[in-house]
Amino acid sequence: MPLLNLPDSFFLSPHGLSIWKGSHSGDQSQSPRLFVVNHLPHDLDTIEIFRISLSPLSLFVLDLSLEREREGTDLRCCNRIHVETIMSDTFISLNDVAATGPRSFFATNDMGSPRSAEFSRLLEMLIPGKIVFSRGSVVHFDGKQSNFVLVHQRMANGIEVSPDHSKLFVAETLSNQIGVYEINYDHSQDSPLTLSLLETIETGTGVDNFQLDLVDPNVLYVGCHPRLFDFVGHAIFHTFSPSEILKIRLATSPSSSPSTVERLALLHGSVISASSVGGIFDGLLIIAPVFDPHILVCEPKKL
Ligand SMILES: [Ca+2]
Repeated sequence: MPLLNLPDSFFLSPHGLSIWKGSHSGDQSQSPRLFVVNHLPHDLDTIEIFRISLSPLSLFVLDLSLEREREGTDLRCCNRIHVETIMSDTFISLNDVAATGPRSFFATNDMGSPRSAEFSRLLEMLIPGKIVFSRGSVVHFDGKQSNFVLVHQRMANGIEVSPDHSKLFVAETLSNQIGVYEINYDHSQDSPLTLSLLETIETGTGVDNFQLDLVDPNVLYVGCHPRLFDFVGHAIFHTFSPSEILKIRLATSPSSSPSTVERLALLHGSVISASSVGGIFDGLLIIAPVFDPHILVCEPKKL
């Protein structure tokens, strides 16, 4: 993956990723962009923004393929050109990012303490309590400044916006919940946007990252860690940690039936450990892990 125009002494320790699909208008400011959570030394977390430069060949491929156009870009034949680094005091312990424009996004802080504050982070993880020790949060950067839009999250993790940008999905790992929020844009004044809780989806498992279905905007896939202590063991001692992928069929309106949760896969961990994300692509279930050096491609069982 070529990375161009990097600043001097650029350091990349990537975590969450998001693509803003752009408009394919030919205007550089509207071309697709890759947003990357970056963990720098000394507890400094940033969002790095790269412009995805489409070659004439990839534009030709986009024109030919409706599916690829929906997804935004053919990532195999593109350069990533560094555009800017976003820093803010609200970036405490970034985990994931969801792009909403060429330089606007939501992002999660999984904890209220930075990565080096190991004892505080342990307290946040081990002591239940929605308010006192739940210090994860969600921030929104509007192109000028970053503001907290959600606080008191028990490890805010994966984040995604609906294709029409009306809803925000937030995975709260230690609560085994997904929060679905309406995004309230206030164009009448310069005030930050706000969120209204529409639904809390109980999953019974440690939810990590989201993948929107490429065709159905009401379907969301989630990679999960069903046994969080096993995940910690996997991270430290490289032991197995189970993998689980859920398919969420989202409620279409507040008055419709609530969202439903279906388990697509539950694996012991020997084949692939600690799934962080998964989803159906061209009829195949693809599972990607946090640490394992491979991905898993599964053919759904025909009953
Ligand atoms: Ca994550």
